[in-house]
Amino acid sequence: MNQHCILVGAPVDSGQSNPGCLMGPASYRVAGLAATLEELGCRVSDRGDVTPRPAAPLGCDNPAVHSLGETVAWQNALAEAARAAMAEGFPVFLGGDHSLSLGTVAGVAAHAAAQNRPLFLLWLDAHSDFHTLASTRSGNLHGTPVAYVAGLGGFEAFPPFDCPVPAERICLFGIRSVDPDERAAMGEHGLVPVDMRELDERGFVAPLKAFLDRVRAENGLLHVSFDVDFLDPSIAPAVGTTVPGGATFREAHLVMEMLHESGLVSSLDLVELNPFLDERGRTARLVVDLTASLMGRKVFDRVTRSL
Ligand code: EXY
Ligand code: MN
Ligand code: MN
Ligand code: MN
Repeated sequence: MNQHCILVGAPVDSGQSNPGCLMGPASYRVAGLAATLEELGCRVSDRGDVTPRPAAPLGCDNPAVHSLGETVAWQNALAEAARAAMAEGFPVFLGGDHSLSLGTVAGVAAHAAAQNRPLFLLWLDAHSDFHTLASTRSGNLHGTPVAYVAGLGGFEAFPPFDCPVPAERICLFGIRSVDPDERAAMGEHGLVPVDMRELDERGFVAPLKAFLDRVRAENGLLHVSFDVDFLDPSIAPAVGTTVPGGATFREAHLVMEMLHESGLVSSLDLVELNPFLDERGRTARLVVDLTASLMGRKVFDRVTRSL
């Protein structure tokens, strides 16, 4: 794998209420992400951390929503940074909470549209992140990025998203926490998640392979948005919205190895790590190891029967 990995730090924690996500980018650097990727033959350029771009004062009718101006400022800056990074290589956005994907996916989608290629999203997450500014009860905007990039209304405070990702190109994978308003909106929008019940019944391979086959058939670009809470809290406790029953160590590596072997992934978010909730950087190191599997590290060279 001789990718040119562009590391882009996004120390965002305005999208949720547990202080600490802003330490995520530094934690991945301390955990040796760049060296790990270089050992795999990747060229690595670390662009440092993005600076948010303050926007005009904005408001919305939902009193629960907080940090809207800050979140819009991050979205503006990250959309531009993401589009630029896509033109250079393989962007790895280091979060920061999932509200950063309001910007990264917008930038990646703009690049895909300019290339006249369809963008697909693989959303590895316990949550559907399908709230709008009107429907969120917590006011934490990390629960909204999928609704925004899918083109739902109710985001007037943000720049219009003019290349929405159709529901059939979005795979919510590992879902096990959906609010009633999200469920209703997903039903109206025709967005059917691959939830943990389906994964328990069918395993991880078949649903993921079916999605990857569609990406390949349409010559699509594939953005993977990896939320640390996709993983089971027993292996990844350093995240603010843990939900029991997540992916095991092996299931998570299997997903990353399949993604590598597909050769389809064109950009990556690593979000929701909150190092303040961890001991000795254990979760950051796991995410670095999983990224290594995505970039081609084999836990062992498989002994395959010669046919
Ligand atoms: N659905 C809940 C809310 O909107 O507050 C929890 C959202 C958690 C979102 C994290 C990023 O995945
Ligand atoms: Mn999320
Ligand atoms: Mn989540
Ligand atoms: Mn969260």
